[in-house]
Amino acid sequence: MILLYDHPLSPYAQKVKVALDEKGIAYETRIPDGIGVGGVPDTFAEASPRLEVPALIDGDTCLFDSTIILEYIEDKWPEPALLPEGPVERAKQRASVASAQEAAQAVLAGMEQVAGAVEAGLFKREYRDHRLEWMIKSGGLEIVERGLAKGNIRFTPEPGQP
Ligand SMILES: N[C@@H](CCC(=O)N[C@@H](CS)C(=O)NCC(=O)O)C(=O)O
Repeated sequence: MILLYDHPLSPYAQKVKVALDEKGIAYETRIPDGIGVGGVPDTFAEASPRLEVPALIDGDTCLFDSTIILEYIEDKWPEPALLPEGPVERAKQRASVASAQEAAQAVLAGMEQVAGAVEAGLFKREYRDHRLEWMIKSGGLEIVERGLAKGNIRFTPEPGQP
C-alpha cells in the first residue's frame, strides 16, 4: 500500500491526493508527528529530507516534492492521463500548475503575517471550539484554573505517563 505523508493544511499534499484519487490508486495517509513544530521522527526524515509534506513511499521508493511525486504518479499509472497529449499542451499544463502553486505560496506567505496582525490588534482569531466557548462563557475556565492551582483536576495522560 502506498503511504503518503500528509497534512490537512498542506496544499502540496492535497495536490498529490487529487492525482491519486483521480487515478483510483489506494493509499494511506499519515501526518508526521512534530511537523511544523520540530522533532519529526526518523522514518519521516528518511522519506523527506527537507522535513516537508508531501512525501510518498511506494515500496522501496521514497519521494518528496509534490511536483516530482506527481510526475512519478503520471509515469507509473498513465491511465487516466492527467496531462494532455503533445509537448506543447503538456508544457502549458505544467505552467498552469506552477502558477497555481505560486498563488498558493503567496496565500501561505500571507498567513505568516496573521500573527503580526493579531498582535497589532488588526485581526481577531476565532476559536471554533464549542466546548471551549461554553466553558469560558459559563465561567468554567476559572474553575479549571483553581483546580490546577489546587492540583485536584487531571487531564488525559500522555502515552507512557501515569
Ligand atoms: N516544494 C514542496 C513544498 C512542500 C512544503 O512546503 N510543505 C510544507 C507544508 S505546506 C511543509 O511540510 N512544511 C514543513 C514545516 O512547516 O515544518 C512541494 O511542492 O512539495
